[in-house]
Amino acid sequence: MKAAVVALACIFSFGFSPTAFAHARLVSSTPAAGGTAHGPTIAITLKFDSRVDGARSHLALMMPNGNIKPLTIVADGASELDSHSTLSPGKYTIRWQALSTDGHITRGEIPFVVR
Ligand SMILES: [Cu+2]
Repeated sequence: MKAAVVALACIFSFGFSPTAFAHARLVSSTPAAGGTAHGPTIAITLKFDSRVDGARSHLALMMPNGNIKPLTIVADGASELDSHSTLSPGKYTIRWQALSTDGHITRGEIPFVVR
């Protein structure tokens, strides 16, 4: 609950002062949003515009059947969250939640297809 309040405060503040906050915004990802990956082993990389806390960030995959599968994060201690998974062909969505060093949480979804 406290985290949700902080996240809301962050988003609210951000609207008024775009440069004053260092919360982590997603810059790019592999697979890319709407992109296609070739299995079975899929490397997952999320790059942010600021440092993220790998131990307190979360990655999960929504599987083609709707189940949620948590992903183990391999963090580089900087602005990247990495993982990998062995996947069958189908439609997937990465759900990410990143805690940046300013204590703010950002989250999002990255849909992709495995061929
Ligand atoms: Cu922030």
